Amino acid sequence: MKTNRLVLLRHGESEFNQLNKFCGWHDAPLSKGGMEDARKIAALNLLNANLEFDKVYTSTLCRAQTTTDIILREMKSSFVPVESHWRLNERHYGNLTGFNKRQMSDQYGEAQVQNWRRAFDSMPPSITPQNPYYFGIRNNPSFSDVPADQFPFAESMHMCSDRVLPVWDEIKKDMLNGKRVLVCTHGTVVRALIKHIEGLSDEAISKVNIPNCVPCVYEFDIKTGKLISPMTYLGDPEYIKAKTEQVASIGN
Ligand code: DG2
Repeated sequence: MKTNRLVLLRHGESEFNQLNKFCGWHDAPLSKGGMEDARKIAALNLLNANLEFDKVYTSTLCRAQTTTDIILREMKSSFVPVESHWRLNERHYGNLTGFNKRQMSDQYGEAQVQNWRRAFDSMPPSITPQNPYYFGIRNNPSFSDVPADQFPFAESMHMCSDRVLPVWDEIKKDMLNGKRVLVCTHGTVVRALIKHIEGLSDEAISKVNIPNCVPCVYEFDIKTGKLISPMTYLGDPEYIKAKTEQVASIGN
């Protein structure tokens, strides 16, 4: 059987992840630690697993793009073509953008905040011009390819998952044609891709949490397009467990 694998990755820790703030379409850069993790966790684990790439898909947000650059540089693969697409951007977190997750939980209750974060159809409130990040997001030139009628004011995971599909079709086509693909994107988009790939229910995906910089590897039968083994994480299981729990919780 001829097989190919696909690697999904959530970018390194962003400055907003570090401050425990909802980020969404705000273009937060990587934190110092996020840059280190891209080098020491993501790239190192990919190298240790002898993985190489022919193509990288990423979002138009700089936290995913910088992570991609660091990894390719570390892997001495900066020649690999990188395609960035707004459809791989994080879900738009609406008017939660820029607010600390713990403070939102103190204000609205933990159940409401966890529902906004993980329930498949839960919509955060729409962003308004009073939100300090509204104009930065609206005027970000990185979003110039977003059709005006599709520019979101907030998105549920369901909406994000639907708009990822056209790019997922391209990724899958490349992978089944034998290209070794890395998708370097965001927590919700990795979850959306996992849901599509594994056919998970809305309920099942609400329990999946993706740590930064931990490569998720799938293997497919090229002829049938079928998944042949469950997803495996690359890296130290204890580290991955601790980081996954950290992402699942509301934090401080
Ligand atoms: C986080 C996800 O996205 O947050 O937008 O705040 O992957 O770009 O750091 P990312 C954000 P949670 O859904 O885990 O709260």
